[in-house]
This record gives sequence, structure tokens and C-alpha cells, in this order.
Amino acid sequence: MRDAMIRNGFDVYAIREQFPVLDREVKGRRLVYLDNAATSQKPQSVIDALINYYSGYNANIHRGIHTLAEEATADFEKARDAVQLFVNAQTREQIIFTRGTTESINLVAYSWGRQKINAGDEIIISGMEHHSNIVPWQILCEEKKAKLKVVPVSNEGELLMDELEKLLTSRTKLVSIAHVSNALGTVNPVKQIIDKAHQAGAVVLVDGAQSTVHLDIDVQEMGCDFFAFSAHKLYGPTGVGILYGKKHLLESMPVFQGGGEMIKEVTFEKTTYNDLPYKFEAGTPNIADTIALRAAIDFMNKVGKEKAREHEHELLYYATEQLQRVPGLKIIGRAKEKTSLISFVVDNTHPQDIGILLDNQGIAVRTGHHCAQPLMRRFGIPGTVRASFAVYNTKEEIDELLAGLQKAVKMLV
Ligand code: 7TS
Repeated sequence: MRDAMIRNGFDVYAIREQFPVLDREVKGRRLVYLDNAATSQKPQSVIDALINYYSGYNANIHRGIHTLAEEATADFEKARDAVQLFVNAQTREQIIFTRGTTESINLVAYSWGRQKINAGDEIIISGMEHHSNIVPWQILCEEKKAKLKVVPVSNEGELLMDELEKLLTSRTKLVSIAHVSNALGTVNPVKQIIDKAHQAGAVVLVDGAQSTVHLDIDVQEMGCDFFAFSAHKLYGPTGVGILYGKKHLLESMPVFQGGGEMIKEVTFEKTTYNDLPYKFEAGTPNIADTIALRAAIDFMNKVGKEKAREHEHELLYYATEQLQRVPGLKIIGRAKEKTSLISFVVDNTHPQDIGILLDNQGIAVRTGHHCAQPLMRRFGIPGTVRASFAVYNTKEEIDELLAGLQKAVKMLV
């Protein structure tokens, strides 16, 4: 088994050594961390980047002329360049740092949405959205008397594309859709969705919170108007998000928050605003964590997305096969295209009880509605148990999950 996970220059055990937390014990057992869709663990290089910043050149950026401020500013802006390359944005000005995917989506809803959405307009989302891609649009629609429409989900957990076509009208101003579902793992056909939405004259926001770590992201090829994601799901720190936008859209959008950095000149009579991207980055940003995001991108580039994906797919297929051996287990979400995530329920058990019994064996999974309550309602369940795999997970860990589950189910049923 060990040899099966080392090949083509990919060595999962060497990767694991870069993640100090994977060595710890939980409840007397070595940690098996399978909650990567919530947040991934961080490699030593990311932790070092944080320590180096705070111990070597902590300073506020863009303002100071002293050496520390110059060093911090240079590294902060290098992170922007790294993100630009990582998602293949046309220019660095189109990369805006936020606090997370949630804030990126809210920025678009507040700024673009308040300017462009009027009474009677329509916004389309899907039935598998995270609450972060539902609630900001609901707030906007309520305020503007616009209509929120939802693309339904099939029993397999795929979007019903024919229904999308029926929902698109000349009143559709925005389609905001998850690239990958956090609760099912479904990879949505975003390129097709974007083409159809553009034909109808709508703008498209892609929520890349779950896709960016697994798939190659090329925002130009994808053609999306906005793309939002979070550093903490990409082996980077919490508290940093990214919003990519097409330049003409970002330029025409009103400011989001007011404060320092986002201005050119302030008088009591009138304020003029800064250029992109600073126009949308009010106040002191999360300097340390943004700098450390670059280390996370370096880590992913070194591993190679293609190799990571191959490994994660192997884990997905292995886990899908192995988990069927648990009596009464039903996988929720059987899309043809999935990332390395399995959601499931087990007859006559509650997901939370399974989660607790797994934690007692050192196995970390997510249980509950995964901030996708409408999707859970669609499947008629209160929630699921979700095991999500990262580049450092192994087949041995899936074996431990299987054994842990069999034990838990025996105790509960
Ligand atoms: N969109 C999707 C598809 C997500 O999976 C998440 C977080 C968000 C948006 C919000 O990202 P944030 O970084 O701003 O919080 N998803 C999860 C999850 O599945 N479990 O915990 C957080």
C-alpha cells in the first residue's frame, strides 16, 4: 500500500512531513484529518512565513518609507503577483485581497449589486450553494425588490442544466454559482454556465472556495466575470480571501468600505478614490497572512496540481469503494465529476453521533448541514458526515476511517 502512494515524483509521505500538525495525537491515536473542505492544514513553509514576518519585518504597508515598511510592502505585493499567476488573471490590479470568499462575494453584492440591480431584475444561483453564496444575494434582492431564482439539483447531485436555460431571461443580471459543491463535491460545468449566462447578457460570479485547491484555475479561459476564493482552503492562512474581477467591471464599481488606503485625496468636502486594487482594500490589510499565502502557492506549485489531483482522485475512488462496506451507508452526491469529498448518511444513525465516535478514534470529519441547508432539505436529510481529502491524506487513513465507521455503526445501530 505504501509503495502505491509513491510514484511519478509524488511522495505523499514526504509531503506529510511538511505538515507538523499531522504528527499530533487525538484521543491517544495519531490524528487522521479528513476535514479539509472546511480548512486545510498548513505546511511548515507557511508557518515559517508568518514567523519570519513577525520576527523580522513586521510593519504597516504602502505608507512607511522605512526599511521594514518597504520589505513588508514588497512581500505583500509579491503575494498579489503570485495569486495573479496562480489563477492567470490578466493584470495584478484585478486581484483584490479580502478576508475570505464570504467577504469577496459580499463585496460584489454590495458594490456591483447595489449599482446594477434594480426592481424586477433577476439573480440566479443554484440549489447547492454555500450560505455565503445565498444570503448576500437574498439581502440584495430584498433591498432592490429583485428576484432570486434557483437552478435545481438532480438526485445524483448535479445541476439540471436544462432548468438553467429555462431560468435565464432578459431580466437575468447575474448568475452566481459554486465551481465545486462543499457538501457533495460536485464539479459544476462552469464554462458552459458562463457561456449560457453571457448569451443572456448576465454577469457571472464563480465561487471557487472549494475548487481552487483541486482544479487548475484559469480565469481568462473560464471567462467568469468574478472569481472568489479563500487562502485557508489552499494550505494557506485564515483571514485572507481573493476577489478576481474583470477590469472594466471593477473599475466601474463603486467603493465597498471607506477608510485608509482606498483614497487618493480626502477633504471634508470631497474624497477621490484610489486606483485598483487599492480602491477595494480599505484599512490595514491582513499583511502577515497574505504574505504567507504566497508560501502556500509555492507549496502547491512544487507538488504540482496535476499530481495532487491524481492522488486525490485515487483517494476518492478508494474511499467510495471502501465505504460501501459499511452497512446502511448511503453516499449523498454521486456526480460524474467530483473532487475528493464524500458526504454520506448511515441508516438509523445521526451524523453528529458518528462524528463524535470517529473523533474518539482520532478521526476528524465534518458533520451537519455544511452551511448548505437548502441542499440538505432537497435530499430530505438533516445533514451528512463529510470526509474530504487533501494532498497529504493516504489510503491507510481511509482504512482507518472505514474501521472507525464500522465500529461507530456497531455501537449506534
Ligand atoms: N463557498 C463555498 C463553496 C464554501 O465551501 C465556503 C466555506 C465558503 C463559500 C465560505 O468560505 P469562507 O472562507 O469565507 O468561510 N466552506 C466551509 C465548509 O464546507 N466547512 O466549513 C467552511
